[in-house]
Amino acid sequence: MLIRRPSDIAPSEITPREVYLNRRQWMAGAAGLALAGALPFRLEAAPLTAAKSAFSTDEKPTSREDVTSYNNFYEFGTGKDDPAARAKSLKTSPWTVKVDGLVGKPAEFGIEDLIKSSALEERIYRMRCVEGWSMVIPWVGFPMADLVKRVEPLGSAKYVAFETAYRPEEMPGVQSVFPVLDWPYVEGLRLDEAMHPLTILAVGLYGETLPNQNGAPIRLVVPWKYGFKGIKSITRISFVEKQPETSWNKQAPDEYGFYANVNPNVDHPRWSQATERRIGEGGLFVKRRPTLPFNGYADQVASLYAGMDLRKFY
Ligand SMILES: Nc1nc2c(c(=O)[nH]1)N[C@H]1C(S)=C(S)[C@@H](COP(=O)(O)O)O[C@H]1N2
Ligand SMILES: [Mo]
Repeated sequence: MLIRRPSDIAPSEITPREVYLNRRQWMAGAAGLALAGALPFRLEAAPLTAAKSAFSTDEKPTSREDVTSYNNFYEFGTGKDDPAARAKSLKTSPWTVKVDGLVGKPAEFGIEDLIKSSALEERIYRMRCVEGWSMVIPWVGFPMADLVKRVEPLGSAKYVAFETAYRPEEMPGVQSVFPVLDWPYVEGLRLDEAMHPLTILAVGLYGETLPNQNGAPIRLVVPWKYGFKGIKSITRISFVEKQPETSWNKQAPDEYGFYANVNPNVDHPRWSQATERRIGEGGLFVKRRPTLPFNGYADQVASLYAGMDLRKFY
């Protein structure tokens, strides 16, 4: 399969972003549906109107360039620049999210309807990857709790299971004969974690719909947990009774637990979790920052884990 890497693309082929956006708008408007087949199947990079949120940090956001070019999305390869280079092949429109399991009102949401019917907020969150780097990302999304309430979970629902799309023909990274992960990517939360006001489903960043490499058209964001809990390009959300399987836990159970709360006091078996490198803070001598319990959100979330041994439930 032929994949064009950034180094293969001549600078003359790169269209400035403003020109590109205007051209797309013009094509969508003037040429309309006749041209639709020739356009990539993706949600246009559309502006999103969102209310400011009191849950936002006032730390300086990481640049849009870094947020959209330094990514983990193994369905498109394991390199940090693979998702930005290769995730364009994911067709994000049409897109549906199936919500099923132990709920009174199972539903299948079309992404455009879901966005339109949700109260969008801008949430500027600190994000911490288990690999030891962090970013500050201005997400646009809505509380996961809003979606939970719409489907009316039954009393027996204790956990929420999430699943990413599995489309080998659109995802070069899942075609390997030695798969890195057992696809599709799956994640899970306890129901009370899913309902916590800090937990959002993000549909955008920097005021626009999500770039594919960041998990378009909809992904989970749980700012007090390591980044791998933030499952991308979600197609299914199921309410279940038992703790669901999670991709990284299946891959290396000693290294990645179900809870995955950011914890500077519990090291990864192969490296310390005490400090982090903030992406964009360049220079050889820039000091790593101390990592904070629950990624700095302890005041809001520590009570969820009262009485639990966080060394055991890592
Ligand atoms: N489906 C899927 N979701 C995923 C991943 C992945 O490989 N596949 N990587 C996770 C990891 S390890 C991180 S750190 C975050 C990165 O999100 P970002 O690229 O938007 O910063 O996505 C998470 N969600
Ligand atoms: Mo990560």
